[in-house]
Amino acid sequence: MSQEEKKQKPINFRDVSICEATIQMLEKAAKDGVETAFTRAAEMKPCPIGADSACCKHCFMGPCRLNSKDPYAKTGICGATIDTIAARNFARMVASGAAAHTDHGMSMLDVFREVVNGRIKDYQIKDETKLRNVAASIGIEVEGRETMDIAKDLYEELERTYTQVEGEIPFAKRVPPKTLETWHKLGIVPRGAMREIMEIMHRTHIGVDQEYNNIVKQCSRTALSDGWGGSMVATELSDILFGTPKPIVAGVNMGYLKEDEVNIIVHGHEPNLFESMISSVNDPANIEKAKAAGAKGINLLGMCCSGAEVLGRHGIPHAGNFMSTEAVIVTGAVDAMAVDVQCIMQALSKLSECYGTRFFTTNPRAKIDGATHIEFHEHTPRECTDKIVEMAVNRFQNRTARIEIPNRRDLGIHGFSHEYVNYMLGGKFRGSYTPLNENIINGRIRGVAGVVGCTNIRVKHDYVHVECVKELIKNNVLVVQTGCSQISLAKAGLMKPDAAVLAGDGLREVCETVGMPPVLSLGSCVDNSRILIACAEMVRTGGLGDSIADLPVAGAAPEYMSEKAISIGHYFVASGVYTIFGVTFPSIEGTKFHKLLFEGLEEQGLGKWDFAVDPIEMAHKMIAHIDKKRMALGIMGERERKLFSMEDRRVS
Ligand code: NFS
Ligand code: SF4
Repeated sequence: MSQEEKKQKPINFRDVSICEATIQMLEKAAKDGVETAFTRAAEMKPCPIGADSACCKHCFMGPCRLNSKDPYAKTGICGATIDTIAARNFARMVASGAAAHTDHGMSMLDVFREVVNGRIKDYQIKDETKLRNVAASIGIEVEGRETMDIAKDLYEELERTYTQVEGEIPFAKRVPPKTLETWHKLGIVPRGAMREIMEIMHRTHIGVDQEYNNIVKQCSRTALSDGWGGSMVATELSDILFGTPKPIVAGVNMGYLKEDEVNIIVHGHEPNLFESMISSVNDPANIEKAKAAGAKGINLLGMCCSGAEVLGRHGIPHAGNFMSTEAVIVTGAVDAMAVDVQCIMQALSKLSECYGTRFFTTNPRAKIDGATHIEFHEHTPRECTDKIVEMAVNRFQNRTARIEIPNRRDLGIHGFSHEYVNYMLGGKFRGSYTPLNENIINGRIRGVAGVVGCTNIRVKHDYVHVECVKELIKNNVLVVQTGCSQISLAKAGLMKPDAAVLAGDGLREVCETVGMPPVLSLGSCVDNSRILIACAEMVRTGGLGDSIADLPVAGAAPEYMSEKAISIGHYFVASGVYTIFGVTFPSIEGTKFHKLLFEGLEEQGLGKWDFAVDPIEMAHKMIAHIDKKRMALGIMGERERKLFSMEDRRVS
């Protein structure tokens, strides 16, 4: 076969995704002669040296590349070893991921400050109970005080999450004492996130920190300033401003696009843009404009993490996760897409042009070549979103693209919060985590797994998430989810109470008794902080050890692709959670740096990193860890003991 023929060999899209709607749209794109990430990936092999994190371009004597076969055979020009190079690269990923989450949290903090000052009128404090609870959790006096007084104090405290030069971030007060003690011992309790991120950038400059243990310590401190800092601020303030999610039936998939309505998609991460768009599309004047243009109405959908937040908070349908973002445009049905920050493929701009979709950037941090920029200002949010609605209506009127909407709609329950867990398993009047802990202790629930994160073209889209989660619930592990991963599982139908039939006997019994699905949808990626709080609450409730590291829990990001995922993974590890990633891992097995992440940190009392590509292997590694913790807690029943030893034999 000639080079040309090889290149043009058509991709069987069933090999690259299990999402029927995405597959259908990829086929349409191929017919339309349009390229997507799926076709580009076939032409672009990942660089093996980069994949191993064995190259360094931190100075212009390099870039230097080390050989992965014997990584200790050489060093970089400056003498940097593979451990230094890989640790520094890893640290920069943590810094970038943590910066993304904390800057997002900072935007929420900006809105909150202006609401408290009375300078923003379009948003209000929606959940006063949550405001009081969050304030009380970090030692702010709430008894007998006015909401706005508490809010002022809360603002000032939370600002310290970012700016304080010494001392501990406010939410360190939520960390179980034993876990905090370990952090103190290791010197990894974060100061303000700005300081931690600045220090990481300094330390990873050429010629500064060249001892991998010390670099990883700063990774932990910085990642923790994300998880218990910026991300937690983002979640808590979003709940306070826009409402804490409660379980709600909502739909996922491209079938929620409507041919006879003006379709608008909001894609990105910050809920303030989305909230304003909700207000715009519900404004009778805007609906009138749409009707005057011949549309039945305005149809609003979410995508990626922006979508994941409003899916749980307001029940707004979700069009698709990261690897479906292009496919959604290919429907031709999207009249406007408004994006803010993070995980927005640059390709969406050109693709939108092909299909006549109006594509808008809204955040000063994120402009995209070819996009129309309409800046969003929190003080006058409707100006931006009304304009976008107007342009969407205009596009509806002038549609020329052939429209094909995949006929797939998947309903499920979304919007679980760490607060809701209190009421979920009984205890209507006095909520607590006791029923959850009891069900773990008695073995009906073997443990809890957080399966989160992106989707990635380098593995079969949605497949790794879905198979891993199915295997976990089959083995009585309750699964909690955020981000793009939860969209994969929602499409697979696992967020319906009747998915309990796929669970093992114990978990099934619990789910059927209370009518909950075996897989719980918690929100966006910053909402991973809900999982941290839930872990802290499980420790506080008692019976499952003294620290997060004692809990029979595990985390996974089976199809991750972003640096944010590395920061999340590392804050879970530093918090004491066993965390396993798929796709690829940025280090070379056998190196000292790799061993530190995969073994050493656990010996220091933290969690540990692990890696597996196969979803079943991944699930069983998580289960083996959960069982190890159950053994240590002395709650391994007879039945589990047998399974455990069988597992042991299989693994060894
Ligand atoms: Ni998380 Fe959200 Fe999705 Fe990954 Fe991107 S949207 S913040 S990074 S791809 S889960
Ligand atoms: Fe090479 Fe050292 Fe420069 Fe990195 S810092 S590019 S290893 S000389």
